[in-house]
Amino acid sequence: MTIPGEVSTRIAWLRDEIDRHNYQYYVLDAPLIPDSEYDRLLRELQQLEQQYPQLITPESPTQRVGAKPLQGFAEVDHKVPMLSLENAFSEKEMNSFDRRVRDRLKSAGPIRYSAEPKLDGLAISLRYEKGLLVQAATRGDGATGEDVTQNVRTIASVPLRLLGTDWPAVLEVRGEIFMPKAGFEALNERARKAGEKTFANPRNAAAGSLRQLDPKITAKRPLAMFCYGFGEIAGGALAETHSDSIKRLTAWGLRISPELQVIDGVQGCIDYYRTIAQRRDALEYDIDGVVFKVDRLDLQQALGFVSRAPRWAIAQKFPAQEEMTRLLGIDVQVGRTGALTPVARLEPVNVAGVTVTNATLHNEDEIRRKDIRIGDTVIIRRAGDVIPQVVQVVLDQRPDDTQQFLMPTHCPVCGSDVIRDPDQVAIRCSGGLFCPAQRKEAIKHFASRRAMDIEGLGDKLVDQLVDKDIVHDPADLYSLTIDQLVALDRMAEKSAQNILDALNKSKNTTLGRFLFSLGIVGVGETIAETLANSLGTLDDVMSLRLQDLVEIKDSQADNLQKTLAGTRQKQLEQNHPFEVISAHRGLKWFTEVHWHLLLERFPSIDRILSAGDAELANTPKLRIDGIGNILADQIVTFFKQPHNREVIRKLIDAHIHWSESAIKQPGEQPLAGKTVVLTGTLSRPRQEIKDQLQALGAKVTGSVSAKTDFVIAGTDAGSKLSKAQQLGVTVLDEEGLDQLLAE
Ligand code: 9MJ
Repeated sequence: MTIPGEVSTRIAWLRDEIDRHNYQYYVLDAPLIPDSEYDRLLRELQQLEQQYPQLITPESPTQRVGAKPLQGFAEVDHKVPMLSLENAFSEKEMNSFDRRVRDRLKSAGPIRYSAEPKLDGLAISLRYEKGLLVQAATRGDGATGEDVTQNVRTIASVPLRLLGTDWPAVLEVRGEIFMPKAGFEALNERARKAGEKTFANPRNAAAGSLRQLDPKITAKRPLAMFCYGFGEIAGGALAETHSDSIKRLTAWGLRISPELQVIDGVQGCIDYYRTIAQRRDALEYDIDGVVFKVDRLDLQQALGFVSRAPRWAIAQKFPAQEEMTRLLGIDVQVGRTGALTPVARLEPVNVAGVTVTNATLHNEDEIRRKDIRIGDTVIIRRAGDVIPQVVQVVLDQRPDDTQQFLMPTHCPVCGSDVIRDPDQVAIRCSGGLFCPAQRKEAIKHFASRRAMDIEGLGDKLVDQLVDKDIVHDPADLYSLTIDQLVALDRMAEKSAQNILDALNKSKNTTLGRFLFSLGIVGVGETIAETLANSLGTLDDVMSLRLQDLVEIKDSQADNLQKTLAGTRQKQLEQNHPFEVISAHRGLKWFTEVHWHLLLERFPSIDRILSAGDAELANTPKLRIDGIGNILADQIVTFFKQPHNREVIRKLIDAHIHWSESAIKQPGEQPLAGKTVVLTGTLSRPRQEIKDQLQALGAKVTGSVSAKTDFVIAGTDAGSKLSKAQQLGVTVLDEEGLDQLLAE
């Protein structure tokens, strides 16, 4: 078969274009086109390659997955050994490292170091020949590793061919493959739901993913890679310093740490360590320390190695995040929505500077999977600000008489029956607001900082108020008297008055906060704010109907009408109507929410059955980003409940109000459609600034991309600021912010 010239040209163009957008997305984090457009390019390439298979090349972006499962991994000899790092655990040890370096170099002045966070993943060596990825190998013992090329090829941020043309003919790049925290959480959540084994931490998840014999599995895992070093390079070094060499990699499409910095002397190291330690939780990936490398390559060479570690580099490690302790008991807590969560009660143990006495156990399945029993010795992990987790049981220390743990069949607080969620994992108390535990949580949420912000109304106080039957719902808070408060444990007149003042102050709020404070399942701050902004008044929110939010399209209505016409009333009466209807082929989209929608729109089931397709179709009045059908149902149902309406009425009677200026109709909002990122230390609470921006219609997000409109930078702003500058995003200081708000 002859191949038309324009096909080859088109294929080459598509590959260049896809590689370029990969680079924009993964290396610069600044996509130029939406995902749908990217998918379109990829699909077109796939179709052309299917038509002309002789034009497929291994480095085509369509060829990331495709190799067959392996029997095992081949060995790879590293031509340049893969090094390990010496560790330092204190500033004192950092000082002696720096002194050793200066002594050996007979250096009078401070040494310049290249610094970056130490990723907690797997070291990998990538080998590019003539710009094409030919091999990826694990570190192994440093001299011999395993060939994991097939798996590494599936990682989207690892280029199959280098961009540009000025790369050396042979380029070995070393770096760390890791799983970002968010991807790890999502992977574990999926595993939990499917009743599969979870990973203890992102590092294990990354290692497990890379050691899959079937690359199709690896392809589904959210892996990423940062490069931080070199192996063999044809023609020698890329620059005179380590940092400049590393920075050259980005032009070829390889990712490096966005935190890479060049610093001076041991004081620079100490400052850098402190800054990164402080920002550790906010980073999107796990790190276990920071790495310092003498920046000048000639000095590195002069320093040389001791066994397998270079004398020119050191890792300053954070304190360990895992410790062993004993599981004393398992408490079952009842949350705001009634979910029963088992919580491990632990013998107190210090993990990275914090005393841990509790750890979440997630649910019964998780306990079963990890076979956790009261009396066991367990490994506890505390990572950042997340709740401590039980990683695993130390089985050989298990006492003889342990038993499997069973979740209660009745709510431990109110005794109501427990019910299993449709997802079959979560267990809930069926008591609703009859259950004091749910009531307490609902009131705590109502009073919390991001909701009504009632200062001083802490958990202990709410517990007392509910236990003593003084407060039944959030609205009761506003009729508290000083006498009632003073009668409580450890409550002086002064603090009682402070609470009354705080209650009074909280009455002046925003509609968004008020909606959030109601604790509607699925309505977080963002959705609450969106509801407030798109509807403007509480009345409009409360009178939302499903038909305002949920759609039946013309094409769907046609199919639905045919099904309904063939369905007899009797059939519907005997079974749940939604099940009868959704059992029909072609109505996969039809959910219980759509059935509720029909019930809302038609006076009787008879009328639904006899409706024409034009009648069945509807176009919702509102389309709100982030509100899908299920959430729409939850919101509408919430406001239909008489007891919820009663609580809202009591709250409004208590004079809860919001300023008219905060109520904006769409189109009237000066910052509608603008995305803002806050970074650095600001002179006012972030939440306050966020509220103001949101009230004007802005979206406040956590990460900077090409789509960000403004970055508000306080003092000590770090990588977000540099990224904004790199992308040309408008950066404002606080004065600029005030101006923006005033305008
Ligand atoms: C990590 N894990 O982030 C090195 N590393 O350099 C960085 N590891 C390393 N550098 C030489 N940033 C050997 C290991």
